[in-house]
This record gives sequence, C-alpha cells and structure tokens, in this order.
Amino acid sequence: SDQCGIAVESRIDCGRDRSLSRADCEGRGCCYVPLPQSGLGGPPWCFYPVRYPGYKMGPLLPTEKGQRATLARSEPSYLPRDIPTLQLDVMPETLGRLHLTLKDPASPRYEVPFVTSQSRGHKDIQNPLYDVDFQPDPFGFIVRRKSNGRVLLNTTIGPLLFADQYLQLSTSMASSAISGLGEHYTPITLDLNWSSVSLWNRDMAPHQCDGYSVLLLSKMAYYVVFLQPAPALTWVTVGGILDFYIFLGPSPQSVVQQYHEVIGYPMMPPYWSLGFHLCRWGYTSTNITRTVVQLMRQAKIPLDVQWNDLDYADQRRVFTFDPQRFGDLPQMVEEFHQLGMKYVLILDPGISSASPPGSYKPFDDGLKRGVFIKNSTGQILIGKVWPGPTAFPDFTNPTTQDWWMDCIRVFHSKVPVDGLWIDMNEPSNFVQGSVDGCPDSDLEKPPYTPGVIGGQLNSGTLCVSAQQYLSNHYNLHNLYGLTEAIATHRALLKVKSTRPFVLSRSSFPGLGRFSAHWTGDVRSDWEQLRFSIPGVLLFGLYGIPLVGADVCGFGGDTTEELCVRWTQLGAFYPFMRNHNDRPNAPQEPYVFSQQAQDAMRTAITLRYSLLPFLYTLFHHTHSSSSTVARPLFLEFPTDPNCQSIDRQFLWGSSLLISPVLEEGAVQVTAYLPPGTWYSLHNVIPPLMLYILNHKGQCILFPAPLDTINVHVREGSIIPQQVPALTTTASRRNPFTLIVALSVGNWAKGELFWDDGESLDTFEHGHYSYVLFFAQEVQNRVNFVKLNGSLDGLVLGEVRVFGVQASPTAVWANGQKVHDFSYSPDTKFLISYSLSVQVISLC
Ligand code: MIG
Repeated sequence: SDQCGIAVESRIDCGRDRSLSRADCEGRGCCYVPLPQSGLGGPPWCFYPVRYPGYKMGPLLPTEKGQRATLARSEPSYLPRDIPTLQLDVMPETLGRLHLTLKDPASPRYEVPFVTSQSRGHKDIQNPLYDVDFQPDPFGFIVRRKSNGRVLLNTTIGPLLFADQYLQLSTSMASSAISGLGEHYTPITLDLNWSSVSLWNRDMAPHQCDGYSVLLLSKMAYYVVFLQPAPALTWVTVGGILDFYIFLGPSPQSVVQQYHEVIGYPMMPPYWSLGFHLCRWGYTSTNITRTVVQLMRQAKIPLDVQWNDLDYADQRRVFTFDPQRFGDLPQMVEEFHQLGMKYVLILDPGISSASPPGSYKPFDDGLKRGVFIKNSTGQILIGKVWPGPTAFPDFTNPTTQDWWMDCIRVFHSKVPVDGLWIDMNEPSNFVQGSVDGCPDSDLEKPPYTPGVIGGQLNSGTLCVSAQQYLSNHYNLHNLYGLTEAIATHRALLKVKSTRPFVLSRSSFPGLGRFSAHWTGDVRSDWEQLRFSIPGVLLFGLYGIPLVGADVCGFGGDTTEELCVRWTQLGAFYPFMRNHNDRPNAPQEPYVFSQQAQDAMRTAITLRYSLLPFLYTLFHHTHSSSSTVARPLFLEFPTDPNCQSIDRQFLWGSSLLISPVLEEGAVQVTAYLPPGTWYSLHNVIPPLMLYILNHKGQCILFPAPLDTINVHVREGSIIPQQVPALTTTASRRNPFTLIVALSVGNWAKGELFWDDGESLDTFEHGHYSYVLFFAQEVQNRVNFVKLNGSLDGLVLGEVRVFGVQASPTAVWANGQKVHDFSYSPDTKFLISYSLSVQVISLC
C-alpha cells in the first residue's frame, strides 16, 4: 500500500529485536517488502509504515522550565511491559541548547546522575536559535534552525517505543557527515551504511567494526545507535528514560562548547603529565624499573614519568607491593623524585577476597564498612580478576569513596605515587557475571539485548542484577569507570593537595573533569597507528582532552620503523605514553638502533619544546572549553576538504601535524587549508619552508624517518621553551618564540603560565597570562610585544617566519641586538641570546 512506499534508505527497521517472518512482521502492523540481496546488515525487509500508530500527544502546558505534555497510547505496542502514558518535558535551556525528556509519570525510572550544567538554563529564552514543532498523532517532534528553516531533527520518520526494557526513537539527520557517538574503532566521520554503534563498556581490544552544527547528547546509561544512509539514526536502549540535549552551535566549535557546558569542563592537568611517560607490563622488579630510567637518561631522551604495571603488587593485590622484587619501592620512588621525575602505578578496582582474614586490610576494612557490590540476594558479589577471587567496590556509595581514600592515603604514606592508573574498570571480570553465575531474570536477559559483545549484558563483567547504592548494575554499568575516577581523583586531591593525575580505561561523558584516558590495548601495527588519530580526536570532542594511544602499540611485537613513526605521532598526542604487553619484544626508545633513537629523541624533544604552547591549550580547554588536539573540520568548518580528514590534525588552531602512517613511506601527502603555512622541521634550528597558498591544497612533503611534518599557521606566535630531560628542568629554561607572520605582517599568540601543579591556579588568579603581538607599525615591523609579564621568566630567542625584506637592524627592548641572522631565501629571521625579560623586538 501507499503506507509502505518508503525509499529503501529511509526504511526504519521494525525487527530490531529479532528477524521477523512476513507473518510476524505484518502481525506488528509493519510493511514486509523483501529486497533482492540478502538483508544481513543492509536495509530491512520489515519496516514501519508511514504514521505507524503510537503515542498521542495532549496539549502542551507551561511549566517552570518550559512546557509539558502527556503522551498516551490507546493500544499496546508489540513489546512486553509497555508504558502506556508518558510525560514529555521540553526545556529550552539557553539560546543554543534545547533539552527534552520522556519519562513515566506513574513510576520513577532510573536517571543518570552526575551531569552538571555550568550555564544553567533560564526561564524565559527570548528568540532561541531553534523552533520545535510537534506532530500530535502519532507523536513526533521536529527541530529546525530558525535562521534558515533547516530541519535538524525529525522524529516523525519512525515510532517512539517506550517499554520497561526497550526504548526506541528515530530521527532524520541534517547531514551525512556525522561524528561522535562515543568510544569506537572508527574514522572521524561515521559510516551510515546500515552500521551500528553500541555503548556498553567492555574490556575489549579495539577492532574494526550546515554539516556538523547539531549534536545530540544522550544521557542514557547504555544505548545502541543504528545509522542508515537516509541519513537517519535510531536510538535503542534497554532501560531508564529518554533524555536528549540538542546543541545548535552554530559553529562546530560552539557545539563542542555547549556540550561541555552540560557535562562539565575538563580538568587542568599537572604540567608534568604532558611530558613523556614510559611503561610496560613486565618490569618485574625495582631494579629492572630503575635500569629503564637509567638507560633513558643515558640515551638522553626526555622522560618525566616512569610507570609500573601489575608486577609491583604482592600476589597482584592492589595497595600492596611485593616484599622481594619490589621491597624497596618507596626508595625507588624517592630516587625518581630526586631526578625531577614522577611515578605512577596501576590500580585495579577488584579487591582480593580470598586472603586469610586479618591479612589483607583493604578487603577486611571494606567488608566491615559495606563498600562492595552485592548480588541480587544481598551477598557480596565475587568475580575473578588478576588476584583471583575479587569483590568490587561500589563507588556510587559515599562510604566506599571514603574507604577508597583511606586505602590510597595509607598506601601513599609508604609509596608516594604521583598519580594512579585505573584499569579494568568497565568493570572487567574473567568469569561471566560472578563465580556463582547470575540469576535467570529479566534484568540479566532483557527481552532484547542489542549489540553487546558476548551476547549478554553480563558477558565479561558483573551480573547486571547486582545491587549498588544508587541503583542496580544494569543501570550503573557504564558509570563504573567514571565513579571510580571521581573517587580516585578526590582521594589524590586530599592526600597530595596538588592537581590529581588519574588515567582511566573506561569512560563516560564527564570523565574529563577527573581523569585522562587511553585507548586501551591497541595492537602494534600500522592500521592501529592510523586509527589512533580519530580515536584521540574524538575524545577531545567528548571533553576528555588528555588522551593518547599506547605509543608503539601494546599487543604484539613492534618494529623499529613502526615505533619511530608512532613516537613521532605520539609526540603530538595530548597524553604520550609508550606502553607494552608482557610477552612482546621491548620497545623502550633505547633498545633501537642509533638512527631510530635519534629520530625518537628528536620527536620527544620537539614535544618538550612545545609544552608551554600545549599547556596553554589545556588552559583554554579547562577555562572555556576548546579542544587541544583538534580535527581539521572543527577549525575549518566551511572547507569541504576538511570534513573527513583524520590522518592529520591540529594543536589548537595553529599547528598542523601530518605524520607518516604507512610502512616504508618517506613522503607524506598533507592537506594545507587556505592561507600560508610555514614548515617547522624537527631539526633545531628548524628549517623553514614557505608555502603560500590561498586555496587549500594537497602537497607532497619529504618525510624521511627522522621527520614528522609540522606546519605553523600564518598569524600565530607559538611560545616554546628550551627542552630538557624532564619538565622539572625544562620549566627553568629560557622561552623561545616562533612568530609566523601573516601576509599582512601580523601575528599573535599567548602563554598561560603557573607553577604547573597547584590547585585551581586560574580560579585563584595565581598565574601569568601573556599576550604576544607582532604587527607592522609605519615602516617598521614590531615583531613581538608582550602584554603581561613573564614574571621573571627569560626569553632567550625569537624566530620570525615570513620576513619579506632584509632587516637593517634588530632591537630588543630599545637595545640593538647584534646576534641575529636573516636568510633572504627562506625569509627567516632568527635572533638569539636575548636573555631579556620583557621584550619588544623591532
Ligand atoms: O587484562 O595490567 O589495558 O594496559 O597493561 C589486562 C595489565 C590488564 C589491561 C590494560 C593494559 C595493562 C594490562 N591490563
């Protein structure tokens, strides 16, 4: 019939839960139109007709926060335990932010906590960027951008389903270029060809599986998103409520900002955490760990943070250390501190439950204080992780948070760690659910479980019927890592009174306020090297900017070439850690040939020289929610060439990084957006290559093994500092400036500077903020002018790119500078040994 005349790419699957025969399909009142090719993964054969009967919407009535309506269905849907009456709340929160919820007014359902909003919604929003229209029967809504009438969302394309354990809503999308949707092994733009994305945290190694101006934040604890080429998407979740934010931007940057206003701005990391980190599973004693540090220093390769994996722990139990192999751990940490370095070790959440009573305090105490997750019948749930049988702390319980802090305090009083690495916090469990299995219930086996690896919600984790303080594990599962990160952050803050450093494997929106993140157990191969870029960039959008992949790869043996290329790319991950799995060939920089070591040293040293710039980017992210490692589309939203680039990326708006990602390659094709870009080769002093282009273009650059291509954007000033083997030392070195003049002879830049570790320096005003300007005044070029004070810091050198005419003289602070050089070929001026505090350089 007419009702079934829907374009193939727009069909919304009526059999998400299971595949349906014609009779079953028509029994649901759906259309059954088989297609020539088999339907596996492709368009559905059974789909909803136009205006599939659903909820009918009552009148919209004003409330304190917006408007409310009741939705009711006269006939039940095909789902068990349908909820017949719903409450719709429409809350215009800011000019660019609309919030919609759908709940059961008769009985409260689980709602995700922890979401903070920095700019609370106000009551009367005059003239927002959006219009919302409703289709009353069957219920649906349409969100338009008011300025141009463009439909951003339209949920009338499919039905709203709302049953106890199955909720579903579909919408059209305004663009086929869609990015986001959480942690996945994916390019930066998602595949809309009947793909799906499941957000249920699992311990899994990564595997293949007006554009951007609207973003949807779904606060549901767990959901699956189905994508199709219409372009359209469908959310399915197995519990809770439906809760959506729509951010109108209009620019992609402002969409990110509006999103972060809801989930919270990222933390300010300690300066040292931006240095180089070295780890592996298999540093089996303090002496082996010490040797690693010694060899790094002998190789003269910067290293700020030495790590230990599970090896340190006594019988793999957290908060202990092996009395033989790690007996002098406290002393080793002291030695590292003497060298100006930091130390981090791993902390799994599972607490060994099988030690003889009285012999393992974390468990005995935890038992007394009731901190562990219980099974559905009220006994402590026991799973199996590295130490054997373990209990799992319930971090939603305030008592657990206090107990955790006590454990960390006691441990820290012996081993003065500088940060903590929280692993296995999906939570991961080696047995399914618990050592006693799980009950046979609707929670463990919802009528439909879409898209979970292992087929069941309790695969590789806890029974979802387990009980936590705030709710059952079914609702709280995806929040486990976040709640652990919050507790760990809080504990470190109390114990150390400096900025906490926490690295968490599991993530959830809001994690960036408390923790860094790494992308888990990546393989040492070229494909995973490439996918690490979108992986890292997406986390910037999610408000978790301190992120990186294991440099040189975690699983399998690396090769020298791969490890060099990975170190070069890793030098531009916001978080840079080389980490390796137990059975693999070693991959510390010093194990490779002299040539490879030189290349790695060059890359890491380049990173260290750029840390003041990186730190300033983190300051902006923390204070006003921008991004650090930035996809090109965010900076150049109107350049269609940038839409799906994920082999290159930016630091802030002015450094373009174009790494080699192919085995054997000694050249790289890089896209340069319109404007002038100066090449900053990784040799000191940098060779300069001057590219003048007014249209964006792809350019083939040489990229021998010792080189990563980095370009500086015209009009920017990049603060640098002379590198050293640690940030403790480099922070005392003179600053240098790179001034990349625009065609019109101007440039600007900035530096945020504080002690690098005190709490809330920005909030308390304990920082310097320096603005740099370069501009042409009459016939003179005023290369740099400081606005602010470097507070005793010394500027040692200025390099100016794009100086068109040979300068007759260089003056600094009114004094003639004799020590300068100019090359008419490269238009590059360098002025050394300035040693001045405040500078105006002409
Ligand atoms: O089951 O602690 O992702 O980085 O080295 C493996 C050992 C447990 C997984 C982490 C990895 C870490 C490893 N851990």
